Amino acid sequence: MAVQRTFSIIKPDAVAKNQIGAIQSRFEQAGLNIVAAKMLQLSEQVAAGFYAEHKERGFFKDLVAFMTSGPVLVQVLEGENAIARNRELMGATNPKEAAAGTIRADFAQSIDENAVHGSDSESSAAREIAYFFSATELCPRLR
Ligand code: RTP
Ligand code: MG
Repeated sequence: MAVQRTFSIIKPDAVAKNQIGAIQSRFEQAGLNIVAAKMLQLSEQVAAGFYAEHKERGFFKDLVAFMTSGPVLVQVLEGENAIARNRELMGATNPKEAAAGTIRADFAQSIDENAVHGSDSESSAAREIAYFFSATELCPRLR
């Protein structure tokens, strides 16, 4: 399996609860390198554009309100099979259905406030990384 990059967000609920370090440890322990990271307060426009694929869904308004309710940490993770690996680490969208030991099982409260986002495909990862980061902001390991 090739080395991939994936896009990750530590969402406002987890940032507010000071869980950034604990969540980043999960990535590092799994061999996913953080090659870019920055904290942002998302505007409504930026959050709505990011989740544009869901704009017809009933939960869209609440999702945008939640994602703009406080700062988030946006990151790029790099490693073998990074896209699927990150989704495994995150667990199911609804924390009540997330496997034991996953980030959402351990840190999330509800399907609406579920601690993390991770890209779900190679095309999503490419789009999402480019939405938040320029090429010069990505810092892969030199050795
Ligand atoms: P994400 O995009 O945030 O990584 O989450 P995901 O792939 O696991 O789930 P997705 O289907 O892309 O949904 C995006 C976010 O919308 C909220 N959601 N609420 N109330 C609902 O039925 C519902 N379904 C989705 C969640 O916060 C989810 O993370
Ligand atoms: Mg998604």
